[in-house]
Amino acid sequence: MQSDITSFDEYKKVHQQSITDKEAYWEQKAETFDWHRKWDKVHSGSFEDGNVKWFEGGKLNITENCLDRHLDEHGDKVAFHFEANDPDEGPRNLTYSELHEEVCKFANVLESKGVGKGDRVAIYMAMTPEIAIATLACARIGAVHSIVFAGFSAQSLADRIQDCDAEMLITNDGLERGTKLVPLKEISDKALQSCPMVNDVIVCQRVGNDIDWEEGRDEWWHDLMANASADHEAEVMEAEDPLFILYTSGSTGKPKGQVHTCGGYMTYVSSTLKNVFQVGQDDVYWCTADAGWITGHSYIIYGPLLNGLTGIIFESTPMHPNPGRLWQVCEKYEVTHFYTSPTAIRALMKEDISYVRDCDLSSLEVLGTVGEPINEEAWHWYDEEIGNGNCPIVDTWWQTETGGMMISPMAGITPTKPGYATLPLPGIEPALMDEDGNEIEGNDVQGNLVIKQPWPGMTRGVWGNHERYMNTYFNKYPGYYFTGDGCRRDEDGYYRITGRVDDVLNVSGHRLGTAEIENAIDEHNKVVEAAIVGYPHDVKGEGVFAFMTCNSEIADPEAFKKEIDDLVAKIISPIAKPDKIQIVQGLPKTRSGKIMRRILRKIAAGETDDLGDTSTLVDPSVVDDIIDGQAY
Ligand code: 6R9
Repeated sequence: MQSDITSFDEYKKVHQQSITDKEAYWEQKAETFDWHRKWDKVHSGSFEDGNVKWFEGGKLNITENCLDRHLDEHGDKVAFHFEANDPDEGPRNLTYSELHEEVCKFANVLESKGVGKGDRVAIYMAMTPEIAIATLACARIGAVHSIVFAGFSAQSLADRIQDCDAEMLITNDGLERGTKLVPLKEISDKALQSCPMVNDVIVCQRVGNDIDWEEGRDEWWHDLMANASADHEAEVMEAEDPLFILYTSGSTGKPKGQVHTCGGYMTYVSSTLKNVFQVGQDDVYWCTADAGWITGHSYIIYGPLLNGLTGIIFESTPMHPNPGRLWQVCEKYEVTHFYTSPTAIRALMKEDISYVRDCDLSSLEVLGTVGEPINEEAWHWYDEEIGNGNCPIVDTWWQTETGGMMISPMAGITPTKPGYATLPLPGIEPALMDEDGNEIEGNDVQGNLVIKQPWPGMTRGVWGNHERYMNTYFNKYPGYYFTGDGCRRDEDGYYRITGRVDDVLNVSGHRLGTAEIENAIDEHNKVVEAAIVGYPHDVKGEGVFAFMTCNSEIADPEAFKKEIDDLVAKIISPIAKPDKIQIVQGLPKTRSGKIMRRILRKIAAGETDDLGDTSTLVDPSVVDDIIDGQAY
């Protein structure tokens, strides 16, 4: 159960061996699970061909490894504590036996509705134990789940359902986060108007808000579960069968459906969690992410259950009902391992310190961060105020595409440095590239971050679009996986992620494509063309700055900003709303018609002294107009 690495010297040795002989390393990890049939081949395929496979010929069901495997010894152990939006809602804990029973029942429900192996099921739900139950039940019958973050709009939900051709949607009547009610069923109904492929909707009651009902299509979760049997034999899956599809934003076009597979993903998320957090059987591990993101998939649902841990499903926000909520929950459940985002830390460090000091945080042993670079000030505050100087901080770099953590300290083993994800985990071989496609050797250097060898947790494809998969990740640097991130390797060989090098924004740890937001804003009848860039934001890390040209005078820019906000919220999600907009006479364009975002980024950041070369612009005078203009 414990990590097999216990010292820094051992890490270095194991890492070296693991990249010299990756098959031996991963085979040994895979052997710790229950398989119905052992694999014939540990690994095959290459980045060049985009056909990577792990544990081919192996047969398994991931939920047997998450649940059944623990029942004999740990059936009564809590798998999830549920912490509801309202802190006064009564306690609800699910033991491994109870979770197993619920998952088996819901697996039978899904099968009774005609869902089977390989079918896609969309999940658009609140953060209650039912989202984990629905997810695991899909995995148990071999259906491919596609969770859509419950903050996405009807249109975003519809886009995802259509792209993966889901035949069923599982949702709630509504959800409450903080003081906000999100009418999930109403949003789902709207989305489904353009999704004729969905025949069945299962609605789990959470809020009791009024909802519309379509007879013959909609059914209550509780009605279906009332008669379901708790016996369910898991579908035996091939290692390379898809487990789930999760959509993520890229620099162009619509979000891409990343495909993760059963055997490799299982092996990867389980072993990375163990190594990075150094968790043990008595620990209480809390990841504050939402199950709608990859962090929730890998390190709320699958990773902790594979390791037999006690986790927490948290329905609320760090600010509700007051900014002490995260620390109160840590105290309540005596959390030992805590994993959150730099944005949450930056927001909470602005609040009165008594919210922290009023809580007993002495149970904490390891603190983690994920999703975006962490600035030094936030790192030190986390270390001193939350960790009391005693808890190693693991700054974990990874992506939806990587399935699990890639570059990260191992708690208590890797010496840390504020702002550094430090060193690659076993089995991972990073490198830095220059723009000409050469590897940058040595230390104290900077370049584009790539990975040199396949690993079991990596994305196996973009759903339905192999060409996009190849173009995005493998064609820029043949033979390497391109991450889209810039990175520095310092004089000690430590990695520090500097941020995206493509047109992807990272707002509060959420990935947003500039093209997606631009397309949404272009829908406004007064907008001719929009250009989105990120700019430094002291809480969100990066804010959204929208420059746009309009076809008529805007008399009331504040009211217009509200219209743009509403439009972006409706088409994508409230998380993508611009922080600032500026109406301009013209956008800086090259002769070939490309918007020079480099210049807009500088202006948005207030760095107008050093705009670089503007001579290639069709009309350099637009730049001065933009600098003189006003943002709202
Ligand atoms: C897990 C997750 C991936 C992008 C990634 C990078 C940024 C993630 C980071 C980090 C600096 C870290 N990112 N972890 N940047 N330090 N520790 O966040 O997946 O939503 O796909 O985002 O997030 O830019 O490329 P995803």
